[in-house]
Amino acid sequence: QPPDIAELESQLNTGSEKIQLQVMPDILAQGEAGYAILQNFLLSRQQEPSTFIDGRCYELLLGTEVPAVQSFLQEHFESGVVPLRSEQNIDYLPLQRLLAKQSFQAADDLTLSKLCELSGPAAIKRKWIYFTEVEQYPIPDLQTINQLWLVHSEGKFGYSVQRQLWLSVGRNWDVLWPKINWRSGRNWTRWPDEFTWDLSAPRGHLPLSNQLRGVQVLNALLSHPAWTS
Ligand code: UYC
Repeated sequence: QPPDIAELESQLNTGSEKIQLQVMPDILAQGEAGYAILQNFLLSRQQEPSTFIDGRCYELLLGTEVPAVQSFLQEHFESGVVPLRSEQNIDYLPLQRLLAKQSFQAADDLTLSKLCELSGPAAIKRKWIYFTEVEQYPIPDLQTINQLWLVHSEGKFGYSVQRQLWLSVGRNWDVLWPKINWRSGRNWTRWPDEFTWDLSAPRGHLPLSNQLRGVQVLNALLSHPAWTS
């Protein structure tokens, strides 16, 4: 028999992340009473750094299209659950919007545009970036982009995830590529159709960094002080 709503709420508040992910949709399915529980849960965690639990909860509420829930989000989480910090006055709200509705392919394109914005006018025009530019990116900006990916992917996507995997294989690119499905055997995965634009992808699959000009850009991204400071 199905657990009652109080039981679900207690699992949400005390369960492991795995349990929390599991019970959130069940709570949502309870209607009004469920929305209230999820809203209070999000509010109660507002002082803590956000995780993918907050991200998932926010996404579920966003998906309801219930006016009262939308006004709640508008009032308390106008720009989502990740603080959109930028040292360069870059607007990360459009990226937040795409990731919150799991539009991963559009978010991936936009991520590259944001990196070009960070690089400056010449990169915006050329539509790709140099590794020397990446080294100059402000820490808060890269952390914001990364947090958005992490929090809206159940912790699966983001440069910090790619970095962990890369370190775990002794920084060997050739071992990394098949692990994140960027290459299989002798073949590069073809952009965009052969990439996986949802959470069925392996950890670290997104965001993409084109390898047409070599590994320097990705190397600079994964070596950036943003991940160790
Ligand atoms: N592409 O194959 N890629 C493009 C990837 C390669 C190529 C964009 C990733 C190999 C060309 C993104 C992989 C290769 C274009 C990615 C991958 C290749 C293109 C759009 C697996 C041929 C059009 C953003 C490593 C053997 C370029 C951008 C143009 C685009 C990503 C070809 C995000 C992760 C070596 C010809 N590929 N790319 O950078 O200027 O243009 O039209 O990595």
